Amino acid sequence: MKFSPLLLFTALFAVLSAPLLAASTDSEYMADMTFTLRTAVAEGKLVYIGQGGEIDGQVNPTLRVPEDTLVQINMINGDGALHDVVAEAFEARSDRVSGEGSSSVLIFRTGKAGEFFYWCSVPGHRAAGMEGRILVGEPGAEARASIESDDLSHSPMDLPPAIGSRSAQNVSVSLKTTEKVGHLADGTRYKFWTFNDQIPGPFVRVRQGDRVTVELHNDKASTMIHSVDFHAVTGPGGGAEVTQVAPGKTESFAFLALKPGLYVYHCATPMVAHHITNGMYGLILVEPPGGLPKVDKEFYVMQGELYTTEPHGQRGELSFSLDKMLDEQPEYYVFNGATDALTKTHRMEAKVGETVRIFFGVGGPNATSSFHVIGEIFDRVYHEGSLSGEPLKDVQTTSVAPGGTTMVEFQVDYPGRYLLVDHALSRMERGLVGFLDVSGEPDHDIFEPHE
Ligand SMILES: [Cu+2]
Repeated sequence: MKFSPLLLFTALFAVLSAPLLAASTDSEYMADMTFTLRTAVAEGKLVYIGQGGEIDGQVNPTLRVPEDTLVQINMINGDGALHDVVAEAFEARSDRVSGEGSSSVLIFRTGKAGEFFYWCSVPGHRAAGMEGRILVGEPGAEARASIESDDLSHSPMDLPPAIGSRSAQNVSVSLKTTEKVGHLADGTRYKFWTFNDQIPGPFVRVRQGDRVTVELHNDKASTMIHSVDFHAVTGPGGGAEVTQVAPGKTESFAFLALKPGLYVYHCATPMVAHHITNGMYGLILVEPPGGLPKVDKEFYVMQGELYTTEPHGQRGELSFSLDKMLDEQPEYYVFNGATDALTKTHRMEAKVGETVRIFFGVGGPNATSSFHVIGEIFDRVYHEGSLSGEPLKDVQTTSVAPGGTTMVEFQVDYPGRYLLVDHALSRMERGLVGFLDVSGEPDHDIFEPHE
Protein backbone atom coordinates (compact mmCIF):
# COMPACT_ATOMS: atom_id res chain seq x y z
CA MET A 1 0.00 0.00 0.00
CA LYS A 2 1.50 3.31 -1.12
CA PHE A 3 0.29 6.79 -0.23
CA SER A 4 0.55 9.62 -2.70
CA PRO A 5 2.34 12.59 -1.09
CA LEU A 6 -0.86 14.64 -1.23
CA LEU A 7 -2.97 11.91 0.33
CA LEU A 8 -0.35 11.35 3.01
CA PHE A 9 -0.21 15.06 3.77
CA THR A 10 -3.99 15.23 4.03
CA ALA A 11 -4.07 12.19 6.29
CA LEU A 12 -1.34 13.59 8.53
CA PHE A 13 -3.11 16.91 8.75
CA ALA A 14 -6.37 15.21 9.66
CA VAL A 15 -4.71 13.11 12.32
CA LEU A 16 -2.59 15.82 13.87
CA SER A 17 -5.48 18.24 14.10
CA ALA A 18 -7.99 15.70 15.41
CA PRO A 19 -8.28 14.50 18.99
CA LEU A 20 -6.42 11.28 19.77
CA LEU A 21 -9.50 9.06 19.89
CA ALA A 22 -10.68 10.21 16.53
CA ALA A 23 -7.22 9.62 15.09
CA SER A 24 -7.14 5.93 15.88
CA THR A 25 -10.64 5.36 14.47
CA ASP A 26 -10.35 7.58 11.42
CA SER A 27 -11.79 5.42 8.65
CA GLU A 28 -9.95 7.24 5.85
CA TYR A 29 -6.61 6.77 7.48
CA MET A 30 -4.99 3.84 9.23
CA ALA A 31 -1.38 3.42 10.33
CA ASP A 32 0.11 -0.02 9.67
CA MET A 33 1.41 -0.15 13.24
CA THR A 34 0.44 1.85 16.31
CA PHE A 35 2.30 2.16 19.60
CA THR A 36 1.29 4.01 22.76
CA LEU A 37 3.85 5.55 25.11
CA ARG A 38 2.98 7.11 28.47
CA THR A 39 5.41 9.59 30.00
CA ALA A 40 6.41 8.94 33.61
CA VAL A 41 9.00 9.50 36.30
CA ALA A 42 10.64 6.20 37.25
CA GLU A 43 13.80 5.41 39.21
CA GLY A 44 14.80 9.04 39.29
CA LYS A 45 14.57 9.41 35.52
CA LEU A 46 12.09 10.71 32.99
CA VAL A 47 10.91 7.88 30.76
CA TYR A 48 8.33 6.64 28.29
CA ILE A 49 6.48 3.50 29.38
CA GLY A 50 4.90 1.26 26.77
CA GLN A 51 1.14 0.81 27.03
CA GLY A 52 -0.62 -2.18 25.48
CA GLY A 53 0.67 -4.86 23.15
CA GLU A 54 4.15 -6.33 23.32
CA ILE A 55 5.67 -3.21 24.82
CA ASP A 56 3.23 -3.02 27.72
CA GLY A 57 4.98 -1.91 30.90
CA GLN A 58 8.43 -1.62 29.28
CA VAL A 59 10.54 1.42 30.09
CA ASN A 60 11.62 3.24 26.90
CA PRO A 61 10.54 0.22 24.80
CA THR A 62 12.27 -0.68 21.56
CA LEU A 63 9.72 -0.30 18.76
CA ARG A 64 10.18 -3.04 16.15
CA VAL A 65 8.65 -2.23 12.77
CA PRO A 66 9.01 -3.55 9.23
CA GLU A 67 10.55 -1.57 6.38
CA ASP A 68 8.34 0.83 4.43
CA THR A 69 5.61 0.95 7.06
CA LEU A 70 3.38 3.76 8.30
CA VAL A 71 3.93 4.01 12.04
CA GLN A 72 1.88 5.92 14.57
CA ILE A 73 3.05 6.70 18.09
CA ASN A 74 0.47 7.94 20.55
CA MET A 75 2.03 9.78 23.46
CA ILE A 76 0.00 10.13 26.63
CA ASN A 77 1.25 12.59 29.20
CA GLY A 78 1.36 10.65 32.45
CA ASP A 79 3.26 13.04 34.68
CA GLY A 80 1.96 16.50 33.79
CA ALA A 81 5.22 18.10 32.59
CA LEU A 82 5.77 19.42 29.05
CA HIS A 83 6.71 16.59 26.65
CA ASP A 84 6.77 15.57 23.03
CA VAL A 85 8.13 12.69 21.02
CA VAL A 86 10.33 13.13 17.96
CA ALA A 87 11.97 10.76 15.50
CA GLU A 88 14.47 12.93 13.72
CA ALA A 89 15.56 10.23 11.28
CA PHE A 90 12.05 10.36 9.82
CA GLU A 91 11.69 14.14 10.21
CA ALA A 92 8.72 13.45 12.48
CA ARG A 93 7.75 15.40 15.55
CA SER A 94 4.63 15.51 17.72
CA ASP A 95 3.09 18.59 19.33
CA ARG A 96 4.37 19.44 22.79
CA VAL A 97 1.71 18.87 25.43
CA SER A 98 1.59 19.38 29.19
CA GLY A 99 -0.97 18.40 31.84
CA GLU A 100 -1.63 14.88 33.03
CA GLY A 101 -3.76 12.97 30.54
CA SER A 102 -3.03 15.24 27.58
CA SER A 103 -1.89 13.48 24.43
CA SER A 104 -0.11 13.94 21.17
CA VAL A 105 0.55 11.89 18.03
CA LEU A 106 3.56 11.18 15.85
CA ILE A 107 3.30 9.60 12.42
CA PHE A 108 6.00 8.61 9.99
CA ARG A 109 6.83 6.11 7.29
CA THR A 110 9.84 3.87 7.73
CA GLY A 111 12.31 3.29 4.94
CA LYS A 112 15.17 0.79 4.84
CA ALA A 113 16.22 -1.43 7.74
CA GLY A 114 18.30 0.13 10.49
CA GLU A 115 18.50 1.35 14.06
CA PHE A 116 16.88 4.70 14.84
CA PHE A 117 15.75 6.57 17.93
CA TYR A 118 12.81 8.45 19.37
CA TRP A 119 13.12 10.95 22.20
CA CYS A 120 11.61 13.98 23.94
CA SER A 121 12.96 17.24 22.50
CA VAL A 122 12.08 19.40 25.53
CA PRO A 123 15.51 20.63 26.71
CA GLY A 124 17.13 18.23 29.16
CA HIS A 125 14.52 15.50 28.85
CA ARG A 126 16.45 13.24 26.48
CA ALA A 127 19.48 13.42 28.74
CA ALA A 128 17.22 12.68 31.72
CA GLY A 129 16.19 9.39 30.13
CA MET A 130 13.41 10.00 27.59
CA GLU A 131 14.61 8.04 24.60
CA GLY A 132 14.18 4.66 23.01
CA ARG A 133 15.05 2.72 19.88
CA ILE A 134 13.14 2.17 16.66
CA LEU A 135 14.38 -0.99 14.97
CA VAL A 136 13.31 -1.10 11.34
CA GLY A 137 13.33 -4.42 9.52
CA GLU A 138 15.13 -7.59 10.44
CA PRO A 139 18.64 -6.59 11.38
CA GLY A 140 21.17 -8.93 9.81
CA ALA A 141 23.63 -10.89 11.93
CA GLU A 142 26.24 -8.18 11.46
CA ALA A 143 23.96 -5.38 12.59
CA ARG A 144 22.74 -7.47 15.51
CA ALA A 145 26.28 -8.19 16.61
CA SER A 146 27.12 -4.50 16.51
CA ILE A 147 24.02 -3.66 18.55
CA GLU A 148 24.51 -6.41 21.13
CA SER A 149 28.27 -6.29 21.49
CA ASP A 150 30.34 -7.99 24.13
CA ASP A 151 29.44 -7.34 27.72
CA LEU A 152 32.66 -6.73 29.67
CA SER A 153 31.05 -5.60 32.92
CA HIS A 154 32.14 -7.53 35.99
CA SER A 155 29.28 -8.93 38.04
CA PRO A 156 29.25 -7.35 41.52
CA MET A 157 28.36 -10.80 42.87
CA ASP A 158 31.50 -12.38 41.37
CA LEU A 159 34.11 -12.44 44.11
CA PRO A 160 35.99 -15.21 45.93
CA PRO A 161 34.76 -16.56 49.28
CA ALA A 162 36.02 -15.20 52.59
CA ILE A 163 39.50 -16.23 53.75
CA GLY A 164 38.24 -17.23 57.21
CA SER A 165 40.70 -18.38 59.83
CA ARG A 166 43.31 -20.10 57.65
CA SER A 167 47.02 -19.41 58.18
CA ALA A 168 49.29 -17.61 55.71
CA GLN A 169 50.20 -19.53 52.55
CA ASN A 170 51.48 -19.19 48.99
CA VAL A 171 48.92 -17.80 46.57
CA SER A 172 48.99 -17.41 42.76
CA VAL A 173 47.26 -14.66 40.84
CA SER A 174 46.99 -14.92 37.07
CA LEU A 175 46.06 -11.87 35.02
CA LYS A 176 45.66 -11.46 31.28
CA THR A 177 45.53 -8.02 29.68
CA THR A 178 43.26 -7.64 26.66
CA GLU A 179 41.92 -4.92 24.33
CA LYS A 180 38.30 -5.44 23.37
CA VAL A 181 35.36 -3.53 21.98
CA GLY A 182 32.58 -3.82 24.55
CA HIS A 183 29.22 -2.48 25.54
CA LEU A 184 29.34 0.95 27.24
CA ALA A 185 25.72 2.09 27.11
CA ASP A 186 22.59 1.28 25.16
CA GLY A 187 23.65 1.26 21.50
CA THR A 188 27.12 2.53 22.41
CA ARG A 189 30.44 0.66 22.34
CA TYR A 190 34.00 1.48 23.25
CA LYS A 191 37.41 -0.16 22.81
CA PHE A 192 38.21 -1.08 26.42
CA TRP A 193 41.49 -2.37 27.80
CA THR A 194 40.98 -4.94 30.56
CA PHE A 195 42.33 -7.41 33.02
CA ASN A 196 40.77 -10.81 32.20
CA ASP A 197 38.13 -9.35 29.84
CA GLN A 198 36.30 -7.71 32.73
CA ILE A 199 35.86 -4.26 34.19
CA PRO A 200 36.85 -4.07 36.93
CA GLY A 201 39.41 -6.90 36.77
CA PRO A 202 39.14 -9.95 39.01
CA PHE A 203 38.68 -9.44 42.76
CA VAL A 204 41.89 -10.75 44.34
CA ARG A 205 41.44 -12.01 47.90
CA VAL A 206 44.42 -12.95 50.07
CA ARG A 207 45.44 -13.00 53.73
CA GLN A 208 47.97 -10.85 55.51
CA GLY A 209 51.24 -12.80 55.48
CA ASP A 210 50.46 -14.61 52.22
CA ARG A 211 53.24 -14.76 49.65
CA VAL A 212 51.54 -13.83 46.39
CA THR A 213 52.92 -14.74 42.96
CA VAL A 214 51.52 -12.54 40.19
CA GLU A 215 51.72 -13.69 36.60
CA LEU A 216 50.78 -11.12 34.00
CA HIS A 217 50.19 -12.24 30.43
CA ASN A 218 49.54 -9.71 27.67
CA ASP A 219 47.26 -11.08 24.96
CA LYS A 220 49.07 -11.44 21.64
CA ALA A 221 46.29 -9.45 19.93
CA SER A 222 47.14 -6.43 22.09
CA THR A 223 48.53 -3.29 20.49
CA MET A 224 49.95 -1.86 23.72
CA ILE A 225 52.37 -2.81 26.47
CA HIS A 226 50.53 -3.31 29.77
CA SER A 227 51.55 -3.83 33.41
CA VAL A 228 50.13 -4.02 36.91
CA ASP A 229 50.67 -1.92 40.03
CA PHE A 230 49.13 -3.43 43.17
CA HIS A 231 48.70 -0.87 45.96
CA ALA A 232 48.99 -3.79 48.38
CA VAL A 233 52.60 -4.35 47.26
CA THR A 234 55.65 -2.91 48.97
CA GLY A 235 58.24 -2.67 46.19
CA PRO A 236 59.15 -0.61 43.09
CA GLY A 237 56.04 0.52 41.23
CA GLY A 238 53.90 -1.94 43.19
CA GLY A 239 55.08 -4.47 40.62
CA ALA A 240 54.75 -2.19 37.60
CA GLU A 241 58.50 -1.85 37.04
CA VAL A 242 58.94 -5.57 36.46
CA THR A 243 55.69 -6.27 34.63
CA GLN A 244 55.88 -3.98 31.58
CA VAL A 245 54.87 -6.76 29.25
CA ALA A 246 54.77 -6.75 25.44
CA PRO A 247 51.93 -8.37 23.46
CA GLY A 248 52.12 -12.16 23.61
CA LYS A 249 54.59 -12.13 26.53
CA THR A 250 54.35 -12.96 30.25
CA GLU A 251 56.06 -11.37 33.27
CA SER A 252 55.82 -12.28 36.93
CA PHE A 253 56.89 -11.32 40.43
CA ALA A 254 56.14 -12.29 44.02
CA PHE A 255 55.31 -10.14 47.04
CA LEU A 256 54.54 -10.53 50.70
CA ALA A 257 51.13 -9.15 51.74
CA LEU A 258 52.46 -7.08 54.63
CA LYS A 259 49.44 -4.97 55.53
CA PRO A 260 45.75 -5.74 55.69
CA GLY A 261 43.36 -3.51 53.75
CA LEU A 262 41.32 -3.08 50.62
CA TYR A 263 43.59 -1.91 47.81
CA VAL A 264 43.31 -0.85 44.18
CA TYR A 265 45.40 -2.37 41.43
CA HIS A 266 45.74 -0.88 37.95
CA CYS A 267 47.81 -0.86 34.81
CA ALA A 268 50.79 1.51 35.14
CA THR A 269 52.07 1.81 31.60
CA PRO A 270 52.44 5.34 30.22
CA MET A 271 50.20 7.17 29.69
CA VAL A 272 48.89 5.61 32.89
CA ALA A 273 45.67 7.63 33.05
CA HIS A 274 44.82 6.39 29.54
CA HIS A 275 45.23 2.75 30.57
CA ILE A 276 43.13 3.29 33.68
CA THR A 277 40.26 5.14 31.99
CA ASN A 278 40.09 2.36 29.41
CA GLY A 279 39.19 -0.09 32.18
CA MET A 280 42.44 -1.39 33.64
CA TYR A 281 41.71 -1.43 37.37
CA GLY A 282 40.53 -3.81 40.07
CA LEU A 283 40.64 -4.51 43.82
CA ILE A 284 42.82 -6.70 46.01
CA LEU A 285 41.63 -7.44 49.53
CA VAL A 286 44.22 -8.40 52.13
CA GLU A 287 42.26 -9.86 55.02
CA PRO A 288 43.66 -9.61 58.55
CA PRO A 289 44.40 -12.85 60.45
CA GLY A 290 41.08 -14.37 61.51
CA GLY A 291 39.31 -12.80 58.52
CA LEU A 292 36.54 -10.23 58.29
CA PRO A 293 33.32 -10.33 60.32
CA LYS A 294 30.67 -12.51 58.67
CA VAL A 295 28.00 -10.82 56.56
CA ASP A 296 25.11 -12.16 54.46
CA LYS A 297 25.94 -10.50 51.15
CA GLU A 298 29.14 -9.13 49.62
CA PHE A 299 29.32 -6.97 46.50
CA TYR A 300 32.23 -5.72 44.38
CA VAL A 301 31.74 -2.30 42.81
CA MET A 302 34.20 0.09 41.15
CA GLN A 303 33.76 3.52 39.68
CA GLY A 304 35.52 4.88 36.61
CA GLU A 305 35.14 7.62 34.06
CA LEU A 306 35.54 7.66 30.28
CA TYR A 307 36.72 10.42 27.99
CA THR A 308 35.16 9.99 24.57
CA THR A 309 35.60 12.28 21.58
CA GLU A 310 31.88 12.00 20.93
CA PRO A 311 29.41 13.65 23.29
CA HIS A 312 27.57 11.58 25.90
CA GLY A 313 24.60 9.80 24.33
CA GLN A 314 26.00 9.38 20.84
CA ARG A 315 25.46 5.87 19.44
CA GLY A 316 27.97 3.63 17.77
CA GLU A 317 31.60 2.90 18.61
CA LEU A 318 33.15 5.83 20.46
CA SER A 319 36.79 6.87 20.47
CA PHE A 320 39.13 8.06 23.21
CA SER A 321 39.84 11.80 23.57
CA LEU A 322 43.26 12.65 24.98
CA ASP A 323 42.32 16.34 25.22
CA LYS A 324 39.24 15.63 27.33
CA MET A 325 41.25 13.35 29.60
CA LEU A 326 43.95 15.96 30.15
CA ASP A 327 41.23 18.54 30.83
CA GLU A 328 39.50 16.03 33.16
CA GLN A 329 36.19 16.44 31.31
CA PRO A 330 34.65 12.95 31.16
CA GLU A 331 31.65 12.14 28.99
CA TYR A 332 30.74 8.94 30.86
CA TYR A 333 30.86 7.74 34.46
CA VAL A 334 30.39 4.03 35.07
CA PHE A 335 30.04 1.47 37.83
CA ASN A 336 31.63 -1.83 36.75
CA GLY A 337 32.44 -0.71 33.24
CA ALA A 338 29.07 0.19 31.70
CA THR A 339 26.28 2.65 32.37
CA ASP A 340 23.77 -0.16 32.86
CA ALA A 341 26.02 -2.80 34.45
CA LEU A 342 24.34 -2.47 37.86
CA THR A 343 20.86 -1.56 36.66
CA LYS A 344 20.20 -4.04 33.83
CA THR A 345 23.02 -6.53 33.32
CA HIS A 346 23.51 -7.62 36.93
CA ARG A 347 20.96 -7.60 39.77
CA MET A 348 22.18 -6.80 43.26
CA GLU A 349 19.63 -8.25 45.70
CA ALA A 350 19.21 -8.72 49.44
CA LYS A 351 16.46 -9.63 51.89
CA VAL A 352 15.19 -7.53 54.78
CA GLY A 353 17.30 -8.27 57.86
CA GLU A 354 20.45 -9.22 55.91
CA THR A 355 23.78 -7.48 56.33
CA VAL A 356 25.37 -6.17 53.16
CA ARG A 357 29.04 -5.41 52.58
CA ILE A 358 30.21 -3.41 49.57
CA PHE A 359 33.84 -3.43 48.55
CA PHE A 360 34.00 -0.12 46.71
CA GLY A 361 36.93 1.33 44.84
CA VAL A 362 37.63 4.16 42.43
CA GLY A 363 39.68 3.35 39.36
CA GLY A 364 39.12 6.84 38.07
CA PRO A 365 41.58 7.93 36.84
CA ASN A 366 40.65 11.40 38.11
CA ALA A 367 37.27 11.83 39.80
CA THR A 368 36.83 11.41 43.56
CA SER A 369 33.60 9.59 44.44
CA SER A 370 31.15 10.76 47.10
CA PHE A 371 29.81 7.26 47.57
CA HIS A 372 26.24 7.08 48.86
CA VAL A 373 23.32 4.65 48.86
CA ILE A 374 20.04 6.53 48.53
CA GLY A 375 17.68 5.54 51.36
CA GLU A 376 20.30 3.80 53.48
CA ILE A 377 22.79 4.71 56.19
CA PHE A 378 26.14 2.92 56.30
CA ASP A 379 26.30 1.19 59.71
CA ARG A 380 30.08 0.87 59.38
CA VAL A 381 32.55 2.55 57.05
CA TYR A 382 36.11 1.24 56.85
CA HIS A 383 37.35 4.58 55.66
CA GLU A 384 39.97 4.58 52.90
CA GLY A 385 39.88 0.79 52.93
CA SER A 386 41.72 0.64 56.25
CA LEU A 387 40.87 -2.56 58.10
CA SER A 388 43.24 -2.11 61.03
CA GLY A 389 41.15 0.15 63.26
CA GLU A 390 37.58 0.69 64.33
CA PRO A 391 35.21 1.64 61.49
CA LEU A 392 33.27 4.88 61.41
CA LYS A 393 29.66 4.38 62.49
CA ASP A 394 26.44 5.68 60.92
CA VAL A 395 27.67 7.48 57.83
CA GLN A 396 25.60 8.93 54.94
CA THR A 397 28.23 9.65 52.25
CA THR A 398 31.89 8.71 52.16
CA SER A 399 34.63 10.21 50.05
CA VAL A 400 36.73 7.78 48.00
CA ALA A 401 39.82 9.02 46.19
CA PRO A 402 40.97 7.81 42.77
CA GLY A 403 43.21 4.85 43.50
CA GLY A 404 41.42 4.51 46.84
CA THR A 405 38.72 2.34 48.38
CA THR A 406 36.19 1.98 51.11
CA MET A 407 34.47 -1.00 52.67
CA VAL A 408 30.93 -0.26 53.87
CA GLU A 409 28.48 -2.47 55.75
CA PHE A 410 24.82 -2.01 56.55
CA GLN A 411 21.79 -4.04 57.47
CA VAL A 412 18.86 -3.66 55.08
CA ASP A 413 15.72 -2.98 57.11
CA TYR A 414 13.00 -2.14 54.65
CA PRO A 415 12.05 -3.49 51.20
CA GLY A 416 12.48 -1.44 48.05
CA ARG A 417 15.01 -0.29 45.49
CA TYR A 418 18.10 1.47 46.85
CA LEU A 419 20.31 3.42 44.47
CA LEU A 420 24.10 3.33 44.59
CA VAL A 421 25.37 6.73 43.49
CA ASP A 422 28.19 9.19 43.62
CA HIS A 423 26.45 12.10 45.36
CA ALA A 424 28.04 14.42 42.83
CA LEU A 425 24.73 13.66 41.14
CA SER A 426 25.39 15.21 37.75
CA ARG A 427 27.36 12.02 37.17
CA MET A 428 24.16 9.98 37.44
CA GLU A 429 23.07 11.67 34.21
CA ARG A 430 26.28 10.40 32.62
CA GLY A 431 25.65 6.80 33.61
CA LEU A 432 26.65 6.42 37.25
CA VAL A 433 23.95 4.51 39.13
CA GLY A 434 23.35 1.00 40.48
CA PHE A 435 20.36 -0.74 42.02
CA LEU A 436 20.22 -2.77 45.22
CA ASP A 437 16.81 -4.44 45.38
CA VAL A 438 15.64 -5.43 48.86
CA SER A 439 12.75 -7.85 49.25
CA GLY A 440 10.75 -8.74 52.34
CA GLU A 441 7.99 -7.52 54.63
CA PRO A 442 7.79 -3.78 55.34
CA ASP A 443 8.16 -2.75 58.98
CA HIS A 444 5.93 0.29 59.34
CA ASP A 445 7.72 1.37 62.49
CA ILE A 446 10.78 2.04 60.32
CA PHE A 447 9.02 3.61 57.35
CA GLU A 448 5.37 4.21 56.65
CA PRO A 449 3.94 5.77 53.51
CA HIS A 450 0.75 7.75 54.16
CA GLU A 451 -2.17 7.71 51.74
CU1 LIG B 1 47.65 -1.11 30.22
